[in-house]
Amino acid sequence: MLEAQLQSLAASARQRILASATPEQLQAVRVEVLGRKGALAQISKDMANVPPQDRARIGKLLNAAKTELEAALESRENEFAAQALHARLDSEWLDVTLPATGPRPGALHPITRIQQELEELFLSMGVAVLDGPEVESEYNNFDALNIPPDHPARDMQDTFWLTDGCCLRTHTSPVQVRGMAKLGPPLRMIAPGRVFRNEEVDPSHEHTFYQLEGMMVDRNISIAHMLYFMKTLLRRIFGCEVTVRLRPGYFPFVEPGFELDIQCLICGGSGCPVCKHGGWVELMPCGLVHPNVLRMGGIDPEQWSGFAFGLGLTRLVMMRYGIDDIRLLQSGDLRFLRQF
Ligand code: FA5
Repeated sequence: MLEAQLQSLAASARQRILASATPEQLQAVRVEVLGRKGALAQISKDMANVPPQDRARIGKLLNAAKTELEAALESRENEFAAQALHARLDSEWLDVTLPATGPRPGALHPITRIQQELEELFLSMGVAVLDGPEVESEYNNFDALNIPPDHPARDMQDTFWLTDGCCLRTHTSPVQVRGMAKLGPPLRMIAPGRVFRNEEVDPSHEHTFYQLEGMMVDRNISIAHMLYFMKTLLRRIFGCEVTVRLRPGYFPFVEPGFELDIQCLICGGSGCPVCKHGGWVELMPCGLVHPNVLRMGGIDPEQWSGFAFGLGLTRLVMMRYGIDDIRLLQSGDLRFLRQF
C-alpha cells in the first residue's frame, strides 16, 4: 500500500520536475515533495505502520526515491541557471571591435576664459594682476574705501556678514586697499575675483558673481587716461566698437564717479529682461580715486592721483556670448557649458 503510494508519488514528481517551466515552479515541487512537511516526509512518518518484515525494503525504496528526485531537481535547476546565463550573455554582449569613444576633454568655464584673456591683455600693458581673499575684513571692504560704519552707502551692497565681524567681500575694491599697501605709488593693477551679495537673483543679478577691479595711480592721472584705458579694454573684449554711455555715478571711493553702461547686446538696445527693458546694461563703474582712499592707503593725494573701475565680469561674459540669463553661468548644466 505504502509502496504503491511511494511509486505513484515519485512518478508524478518526476513528471512535474521535467514539466516545470520556471525556477519558481520547480521550487514549489521541491517544497511539496522533499520539504520538511512534504509528501516524502509524510511517507517517512507512515513507515511506523509498515509491518516490520517490509520496513527495510520500503525504507530503501524511500531513500532511493529521495536521492533520485533530489538529482532530478538539481539537474533541472542547472538547466534553468544555464538558460539564465545565456540570456544574460545574449543581452550584455560587447563588440570589442568597435572604435573607442575616447576621453571627453573638459574645457574652461567661459568666465575663466575671459578672465584669463583680460589678465594677458593687462600683463602685456605692464599691469600687475593681484589677488585678494573672498573673506574680507570690514575695514578693507568698507572703511578704507571711505565708507565708515554709519555711512548710508553701506546699504548699497547687501552684505553677507560672518560671525567674527568679517564679511564675504561685496566687491573687488578691497584689493585696491591691498594693492596700495603692497605696491605703493606709482601703481597699475587689476584684481579679478568672485564677490558676494545678499540679494534677489534675476536674469541679470546673481548673489555670487565676478568682477574685475582696476586701479592706476601716477602723477597727473586724469579722466582722459581712464577713458582711453576703458575703450582699449572694451575694444579688445568685443573685437569691435560697442556703444557705451558714461553718466554720473556715486561711489564713496571715487570723485568724480561714473557709471559706464553698454548698449544691451542681447536685444540690441530695444529692451529685454537682461537690461530690464531699458536697452542699457551697467557694466563698469569708475572714477578718479577719492583723496581719502589714497590717504588711507598711505599715498599722498597732493602728489599722486589715480583712477579705478570695477568691471562686472559676469555681465561682460553675458554680453560677449549673448547669454540671456546670468543664472545659467553657475547652473552647472553641462548642456549649457558644452557650447563654449
Ligand atoms: C561696485 O561694486 C564698485 N566697487 C565698482 C567700482 C570700482 C566703482 C572702482 C568705482 C571705482 P557696483 O555695485 O555697481 O559697483 O558693481 C559693479 C558692477 O558689477 C556692475 O556694474 C555690474 O556689472 C556688476 N554687478 C553688480 N551687482 C551684480 C549682481 N548682483 N550680479 C551680477 N553682476 C553684478
